[in-house]
Amino acid sequence: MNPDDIRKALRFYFITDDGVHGFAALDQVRIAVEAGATMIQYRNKSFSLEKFEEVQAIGRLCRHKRIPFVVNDNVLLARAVEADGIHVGQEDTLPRVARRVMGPQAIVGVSVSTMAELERTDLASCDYIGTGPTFPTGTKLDAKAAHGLAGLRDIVNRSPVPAVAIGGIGPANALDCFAHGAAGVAVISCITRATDPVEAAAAMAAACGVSAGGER
Ligand code: 3NM
Repeated sequence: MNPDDIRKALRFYFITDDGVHGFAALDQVRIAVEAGATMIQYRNKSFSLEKFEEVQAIGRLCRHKRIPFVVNDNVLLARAVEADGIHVGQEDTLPRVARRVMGPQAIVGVSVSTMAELERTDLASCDYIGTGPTFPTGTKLDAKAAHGLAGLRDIVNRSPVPAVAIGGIGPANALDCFAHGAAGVAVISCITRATDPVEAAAAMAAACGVSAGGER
């Protein structure tokens, strides 16, 4: 995907939460997409095949809304549901391998927490980096220490590809992330664990300057 389209897609990037009982990923995505989310990632660290149809349905919804849909970590699942791309961590499939399996048109994203990781990552195979945690998060149990807005800016300045900030982000601090160079913000719990997820998703869309019909 070309860098301009990627930057636009990263603006309000919603990632599904596999840790909220009774709140299905498809329902989470419906709420995010209705609010104006610009990209969706299916993330389920305990994925099993009984979820396959649900992931397909998320893919169909995103296609219908013309929003890029990527799968976390699982390249074969991404291919099987004909996702637009894949997001890999430092310990997951190598970006080069993910690119080969997904194809030249696919979106390949990689997580980068530190400058050292940035330097050793094969960014030529990637369309974007996800960098964090920007702020402390309780959603990813093995997250590194938060690098803060200054750390975000350092990584953005050194990255040859657009960066989406992640970790502890919500409507109140999204603007700070943009001001420190992030092309977008990736969020989970500020929506999925909000008392009112619909209201929270609308607040995120407003903070990101997007609406359900596109950018404002
Ligand atoms: N990756 P929330 S932080 C999935 O730093 C993930 O790479 C991170 O969830 C990283 O928006 C994180 O609820 C969790 O803080 C983000």
